[in-house]
Amino acid sequence: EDLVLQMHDDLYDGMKEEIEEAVNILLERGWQPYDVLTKALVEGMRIVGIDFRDGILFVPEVLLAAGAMKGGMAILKPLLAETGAPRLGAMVIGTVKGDIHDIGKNLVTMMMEGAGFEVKDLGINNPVENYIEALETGEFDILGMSALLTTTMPYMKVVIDTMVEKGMRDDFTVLVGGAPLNEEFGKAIGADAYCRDAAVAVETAKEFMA
Ligand code: B1M
Repeated sequence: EDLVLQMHDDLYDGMKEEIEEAVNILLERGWQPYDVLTKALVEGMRIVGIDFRDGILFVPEVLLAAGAMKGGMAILKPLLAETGAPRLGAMVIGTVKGDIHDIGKNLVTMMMEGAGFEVKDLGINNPVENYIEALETGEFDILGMSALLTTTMPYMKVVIDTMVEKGMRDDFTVLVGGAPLNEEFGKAIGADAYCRDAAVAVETAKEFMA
């Protein structure tokens, strides 16, 4: 679809209004919200990521792209959350200390809510105390952590080790995700599972809650 290719360009150029308009057009054309999300927005951000890595795009430009993406996500959010699914469990999620990437985490939050999970989002740059404090309320079954940098992903182990020290590790399912992670890393730090994307996070959370 030409419009989707146009959206990849508009996202690259940080054109928030154009992205919002195009999201609405695709929805009017009968596209499923999840397809708009993955094929137009996530794919567009993947392309941005390549040129960011290669030094063609810089932080200010990528920030604009992220803003455009968030504009599109805001339109999709109520649609993805609107399933009326029964409550399956509760998760607290946050991006770890030193890391301010939040688009992937926000997407996981949206999809989990859509699937019937209650989610508390702690935001970005979370020290271990934030996670522990939330878990100690006793309101949650699942801890989700996100990291997008190779320099911040080891902090997930700090959180899990602290849970072990406090004797609370086994009370929760710990799910981790983020572009630089993999299954092996998830195992090595003592998480219950690594989730490649938001859809996998939902499936995995459902399995653990069953
Ligand atoms: Co940054 N950045 N960034 N960045 N950025 C990456 C991650 C990078 C890979 C780019 C690159 O070089 N190709 C690179 C990391 C390299 C590395 O560590 N090896 C990088 C860098 C270097 C940096 C800075 C250091 C740049 C600088 O300042 N010189 C800096 C660090 C800031 C910090 O955090 N302290 C920085 C800053 C930024 C911006 C602020 C400009 C912006 C973030 C804006 C925001 O989030 N509000 C940004 C962006 C946008 C990116 C890229 C381009 C896109 C990330 C994204 O949103 N992807 C990224 C390139 C890339 O990832 N290839 C990059 C879309 C999103 C839907 O995918 O986040 O992977 P993702 O989430 C997925 C899955 O991973 C999974 O599900 C999600 C949905 O399917 N998932 C989970 C994620 N979290 C989960 C948690 C779960 C489960 C699944 O819990 C249960």
